[in-house]
Amino acid sequence: MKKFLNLGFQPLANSYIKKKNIKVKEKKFKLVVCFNPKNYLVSILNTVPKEKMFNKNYPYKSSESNTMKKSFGDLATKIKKKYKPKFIVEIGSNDGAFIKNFNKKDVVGVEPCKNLADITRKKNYKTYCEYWNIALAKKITKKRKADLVYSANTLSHIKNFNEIFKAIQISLSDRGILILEDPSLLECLKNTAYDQFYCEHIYVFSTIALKKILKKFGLEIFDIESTKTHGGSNRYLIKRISNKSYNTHSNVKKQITKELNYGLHKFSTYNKFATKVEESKKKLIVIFKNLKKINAKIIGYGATAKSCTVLNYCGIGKNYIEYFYDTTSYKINKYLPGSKILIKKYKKLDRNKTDVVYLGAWNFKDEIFKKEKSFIKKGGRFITHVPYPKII
Ligand code: JHZ
Repeated sequence: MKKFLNLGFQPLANSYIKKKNIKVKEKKFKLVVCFNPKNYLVSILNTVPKEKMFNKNYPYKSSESNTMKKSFGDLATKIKKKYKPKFIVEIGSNDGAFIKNFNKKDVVGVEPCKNLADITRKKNYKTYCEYWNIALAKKITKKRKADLVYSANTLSHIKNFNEIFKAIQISLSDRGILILEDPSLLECLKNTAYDQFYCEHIYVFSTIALKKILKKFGLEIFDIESTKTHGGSNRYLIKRISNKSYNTHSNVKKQITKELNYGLHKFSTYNKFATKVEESKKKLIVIFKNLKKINAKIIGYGATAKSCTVLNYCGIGKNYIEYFYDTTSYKINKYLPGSKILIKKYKKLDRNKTDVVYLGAWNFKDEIFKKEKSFIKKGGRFITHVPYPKII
C-alpha cells in the first residue's frame, strides 16, 4: 500500500449534526488514500467501523434525484428485456429506487440502514435489514438462486472482499449475472474529483483492479457501460468464468486500454493526481476569498457526503457559505459535519437573496441547472471544483 494523498482529519461524511449537539466534539479520522501496486486497488488507509456509518439514521436517499430514479428505471427496463431475471437480489437497496421497478415477488433487497429498509418494507418489498454476508446470502438463496445480483454504490463501501464475493458466489445461479455500479477511478482522477474519497468510500474501483479481484472468486467482467451518474461511473456486467452463455464485449478491452493509457497501474499517476488536488484546493480558496471581498452572498446546493471532504480539506466554512439547501428530510435543519454550516429545506434559488451557489452536488449539475433556470437567467452563478475550480 503506497500512500499518495492526505486529505487531513475528517469527520464522518454523513454524520449531520443536530442543533443540540453543535458543541459536542466530533469524531474525526485521518483520510489518507493509497495505491496497491500489486492489485492496482485504490483505497483509504484508515477505515471507520461500518456500524458507525450505516445505521438506523442513514441520511442518504437514492430517490432524492430525478437523475438517479431515471437511471435505475432505465436499467430495470433493459434488464427485464435482455436477461428476463426471475429472482433478483439487490445489495444496498437504499430506499428502493431500483427494486421498485420490479414485481414484489421477484426481488429482495438487502439494506442495513433501518430507516431506509423500513421505506421499502412499508411498500411490501421483502427487505433484509442486515449487512451483506455469507450467512445472509445462504438464507436468501436457500430455495432459489438469483439470476441477477445487483449492487450500485455499495460494494465500494464494504471492506471485506472475501466475504462479499463469496456471498455473491453462493447467491448466483450458474448462469446468473452480477451487475456492479460504482464511481470510476479514471473519471475521478481525470476530474480531480478528490471528494470521491471519504469515510464510506473505502475503495474507488478501476476496471484493472476489479478484474483481478473478481478472478480470485471465479468471476469475470463481460461488458462495461460508462454512465454519467455520480460524476462518471462504470456499470460492470459480470458472470461466472465457467458460464459461456455470454461473449465478452469489446467494451471491456477498450476500458482497460483507456485505464492503462492513463497510467492507472502506475504509482506516478497517483502522485500527479495528488499535486492536482493541492492546486485545486488553492484555486478554490482564492475563488471564495475574491467573492467575499465583493460581499457576494454565497450559499451551498446539495449537502453531499462529497462536499464534506472538500469543505474540511479546504477549510471552507460559515465564513464563506451562509447555508446549504438540500431536499433530503433527514438532513434539513442539521449542520454539515466539520464545517457546521446549516442545511436548510430547499427553496428555488432567489436572485434577490443569493449571488453565487457552491455546487455540493456537482454530479447533478444538469438536473440542478434545469431547475434553477430563472436564477441563472437573472445572473446567478455557481462555483464548482470539478474538473477544476471555477465560477460558471
Ligand atoms: P449525492 C452519497 O454520496 C453517499 P453523496 C454514498 N456513500 C454514495 O456512494 C453516493 O451517495 C451514491 C441533494 N439534492 O447523490 C440530495 C438536492 O438537494 O451527490 C442529496 O442530499 N437537490 C452512499 O451525498 C445530495 O444533493 C437536487 O436537485 O455525495 C446529492 O447527493 C438534487 C439533484 C440533489 O451523493
